[in-house]
Amino acid sequence: MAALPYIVGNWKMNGTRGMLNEARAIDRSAARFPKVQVAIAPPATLLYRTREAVEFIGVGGQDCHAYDSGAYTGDISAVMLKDTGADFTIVGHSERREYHAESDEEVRVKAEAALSAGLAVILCVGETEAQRDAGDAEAVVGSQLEGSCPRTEGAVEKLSVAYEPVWAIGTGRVPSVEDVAAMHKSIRAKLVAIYGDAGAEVRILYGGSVKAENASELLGIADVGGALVGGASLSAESFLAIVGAAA
Ligand code: G2H
Repeated sequence: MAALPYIVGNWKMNGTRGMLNEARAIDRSAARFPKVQVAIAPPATLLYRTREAVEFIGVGGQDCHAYDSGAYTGDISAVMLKDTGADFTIVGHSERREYHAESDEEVRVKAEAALSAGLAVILCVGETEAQRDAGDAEAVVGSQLEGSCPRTEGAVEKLSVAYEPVWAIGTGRVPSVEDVAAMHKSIRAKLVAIYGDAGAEVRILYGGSVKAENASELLGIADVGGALVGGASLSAESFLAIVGAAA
């Protein structure tokens, strides 16, 4: 059976308690779309309250530490995320790779820690504009997958991959339909190379300036199994329009 489209809101470093109203509104309306899997990743400070406030949608973290506990001031472990009631975590977002200099290897270890804590994982990959202009986009993303896909037993069953071209994040620019299709095809081939037949079942999301206006087109592209949505997930109205486009 084909997996449901998966629409995930990544709130990034946005939101205080007032945003729980948006979470509740998303949750109430998401119940009207049983053929779409909906989730949000609020900042860690809101995870527990969000979990308590919603019933139908998934809730997840935006990152986790590689270790379960220890002297790592300011960090949050996968075990802690799980303890808030989180279902999943994002790892390897380009903002982590860029601002925190996270390597593929670190991202892989984080993904493995998350799986071991019982969380599902959304692993982000994507090329910069310079890499695309140089014709290296597929090679870069392939190499990120090789280095950052979790290899622990059963990992593939709880893994989604989000293709997020760095140059499309928060810029309002999106790749052409042909470029998204070609990249998702290439990612699929790499996942099968890494995981064998099970790699054919991993959902591949698109992320980067997804909005109500472009969601139908992006979600209609072959092997686009959902969307990771940043800015447009901060209001229930715009996020639910994207959920509606996936239904
Ligand atoms: C890409 C995306 C969410 P935005 O980072 O992960 O953000 O939709 O704002 O481009």
